[in-house]
Amino acid sequence: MESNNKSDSRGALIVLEGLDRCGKTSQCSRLLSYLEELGHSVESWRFPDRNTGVGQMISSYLTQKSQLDDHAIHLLFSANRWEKRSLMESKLRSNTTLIVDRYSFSGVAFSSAKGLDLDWCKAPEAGLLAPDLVVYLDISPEKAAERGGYGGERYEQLEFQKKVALSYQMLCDDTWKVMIF
Ligand code: FDM
Ligand code: MG
Repeated sequence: MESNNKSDSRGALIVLEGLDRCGKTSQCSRLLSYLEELGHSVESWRFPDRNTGVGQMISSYLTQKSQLDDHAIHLLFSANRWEKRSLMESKLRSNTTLIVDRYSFSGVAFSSAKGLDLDWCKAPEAGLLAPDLVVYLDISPEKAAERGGYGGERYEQLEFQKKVALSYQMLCDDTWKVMIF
């Protein structure tokens, strides 16, 4: 991913990552309120963005209404980020901070957990905006599953989430802030 051109008036791209049911959505909204109280212009985003045409195809796949080849769905998740890239860039340029629930790392972690080649998974993400901060909510797959609330979507299974956790471990580097739950 290309690095962003930093200027004083640019918003920050903050990404939260983690397993399903790790608590990302609540942490995103807490962070949103906190930054708003400090007077920042902030928006809460999420990927997949199910509202676009591509997003609807993803949603239908996740809710088991359609079947797709693993590579094809991987590329759709990536396309869903690409279709939002220019809007993200203009928001950041106009000094709006974006808190994003899942980004490229989810794309790579979930698809490589299925056995797809890691470099192949990373390739379509090249050129998307690089986050300024990645926060990883670290919860064990067992604990996440025990929290309940798996909604029957395709990846919401303990055995698969264990593989995703290992993929995230591979992707995690020193720049990530890890929050342990
Ligand atoms: N997911 C999400 C992917 O497999 N690839 C991606 O690029 C993204 C952004 O989609 F299981 C998976 C992760 C999760 C599912 O995400 C739906 P939400 O956050 O539960 O809506
Ligand atoms: Mg989910």
